[in-house]
Amino acid sequence: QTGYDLWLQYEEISDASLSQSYLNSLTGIKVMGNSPTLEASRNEISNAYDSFFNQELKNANSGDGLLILANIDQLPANMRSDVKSDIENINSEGYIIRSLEQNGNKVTLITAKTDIGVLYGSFRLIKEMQLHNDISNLAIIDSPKIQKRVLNHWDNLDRTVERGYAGFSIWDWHLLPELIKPEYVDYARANASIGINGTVLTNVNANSLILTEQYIEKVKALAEVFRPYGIQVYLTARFSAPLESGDLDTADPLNTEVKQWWKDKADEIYAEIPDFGGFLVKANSEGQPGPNNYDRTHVDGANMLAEAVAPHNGIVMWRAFVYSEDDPEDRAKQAYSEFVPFDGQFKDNVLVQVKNGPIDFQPREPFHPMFGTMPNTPLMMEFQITQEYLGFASHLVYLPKLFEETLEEDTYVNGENSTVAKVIDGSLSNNKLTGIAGVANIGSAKNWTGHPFGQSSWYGFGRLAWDPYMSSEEIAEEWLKRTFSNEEAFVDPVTDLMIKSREAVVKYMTPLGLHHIMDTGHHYGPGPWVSSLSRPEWNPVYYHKADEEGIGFDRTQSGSDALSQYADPIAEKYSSPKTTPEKYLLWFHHLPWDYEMDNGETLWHNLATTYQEGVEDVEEMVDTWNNMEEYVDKERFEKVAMLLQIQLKESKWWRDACLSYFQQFSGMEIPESVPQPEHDLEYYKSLEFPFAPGIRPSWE
Ligand code: BDP
Repeated sequence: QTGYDLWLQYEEISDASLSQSYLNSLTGIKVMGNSPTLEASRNEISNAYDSFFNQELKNANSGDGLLILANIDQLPANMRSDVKSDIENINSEGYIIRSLEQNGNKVTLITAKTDIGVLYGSFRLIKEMQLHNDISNLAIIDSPKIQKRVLNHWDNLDRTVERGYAGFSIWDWHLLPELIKPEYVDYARANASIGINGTVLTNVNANSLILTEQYIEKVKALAEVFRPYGIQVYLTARFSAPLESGDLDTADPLNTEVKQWWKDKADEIYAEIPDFGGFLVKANSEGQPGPNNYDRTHVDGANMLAEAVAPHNGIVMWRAFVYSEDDPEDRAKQAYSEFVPFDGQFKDNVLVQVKNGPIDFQPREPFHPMFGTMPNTPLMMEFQITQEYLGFASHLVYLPKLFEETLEEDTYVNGENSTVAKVIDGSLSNNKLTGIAGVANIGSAKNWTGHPFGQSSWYGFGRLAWDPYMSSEEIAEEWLKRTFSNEEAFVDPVTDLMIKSREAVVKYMTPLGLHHIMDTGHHYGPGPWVSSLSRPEWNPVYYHKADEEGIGFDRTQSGSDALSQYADPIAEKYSSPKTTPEKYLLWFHHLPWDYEMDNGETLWHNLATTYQEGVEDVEEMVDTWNNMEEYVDKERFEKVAMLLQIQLKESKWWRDACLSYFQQFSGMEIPESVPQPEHDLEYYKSLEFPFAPGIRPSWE
């Protein structure tokens, strides 16, 4: 059992009465209409059926237990009237699953406004069986709440993956378009099964070669594989492509020839790929060219590209992850300062893509202050599924817990209950276009993600993209049942392990609001001492600001005043350390080492004990997993067990390295309940990782 089948492993249903009840409900299948998507739906159900019951689901026209798959247009009038009111309640990708009476027979109907909706409904029916739910009396209606549910692959054309820890890129550019690997189909199935409907194939640190004829042909081949599964392809557009193509000597977005170049390029792509999604752009950030190179604004750049793809219904996802040219007082303020003044100026087919927090995919960040403050611009969420700052693919960290925390945060911009989820699904400001992106954690590893539990973060991203109000706990349970086992004695403790894993990593890496103290470049392991990088805001010391006086980043009025970018109830509440949630304490405040915490202990004491708690949490994760051997196949069980040992060792390394470093400033004793570091600070500083996995950006 390699894990290749992800959550789509259709295990034989061994409970005889359950299996019999399913067999009674499903005696034959009738697919009305004809399309590759409906064919994919039939195949998926048939394959699942084969594996669940060891028998074939036959084609049939009528009878008790008939399963009907049909686009609403194909339904006979009587059935259509049975689901009339449901139809009004779904959107173009939603679906209806209903148990109905037809000519005295009980039938199950999966229907939708589009064939893709039928496919989503088919995966849903399969899921119900994987979860061992009753299917004899179904009345399910469901629709995605966000329109563009997209994976971002940071994959380079040479097949390296920036910040990828699961092997090489799955896109075999060299052998495309001729070689279509089975993985491409399975990738599409997996994504469709959780409702992901778009994929950006290439790295945000872009290579303009992807826009040449030779590569467009390869992209087209992938688009054809994905189309039946409702997945649109997108590409990253390198802003200087008109220059690099050799066609022009400028990429100025207001230049007529440049505009025409992009229009022609869009026409060329759409001629090959009529449902091409559009472009994702990283501009004027970390060496990527952009409109600022020509004294133009982000609006000029985004709108120019938006005009090029608009005639084809394409969109532009313009990233807000930018660096200002000046020496920044506070990195956390930059995106807001640059973008908020542009609110309302972007074309209708532009989404501004914003990372969940204002720094960079840390184990914990408060939500990005842009959320809610650009009501006239659709903002797209960007989460990172790959664990760049969270222990790569060696640590078990269930990220949907982190995603959920951000989505649930209240921005207060329109009063209470103006959550980030409402910004993203467009309901807060009535945005027409909505989107969410996840930086993919997959590669050519046999199990796609390296760590077997990395799959759960991909899965959970898809589920939250479909419904940003779902609970991460429910998602964890679903994933465990579909991926490993339905046994309660397995699902309950391991759900708990997954939920706790996120807080554990925060505690052993960056407790109490610390952030960006990972080692240079590769971002693996502790590096709070790093201070030599050319831009100040790349250095950990810039973020923790530890000295004899204390520790933390003052973002209140007496400091960078980043806090004023948040709506009042937050700005006000967090302006005092006493009313700032402890999880964000050192994010917003610089405090003395003997600052008194809520529990009466000093800041130093709690910092040390929280690091220790992180280690103890991992110890608990190890114990929980070791009790699960009987429920998991040997290969996956042992892999997780070994990886957890690495995580345990490294959580201690984090604790010891950080406490040794910070102690030289605090001058205080490590509390008794926390073991003394095994080595001295020089030892931790001297550790090097010349072959740490994960390609770093080319600009580094
Ligand atoms: C940082 C990564 C870098 C990315 C950049 C981005 O270290 O590799 O290129 O984000 O999002 O987190 O553009």
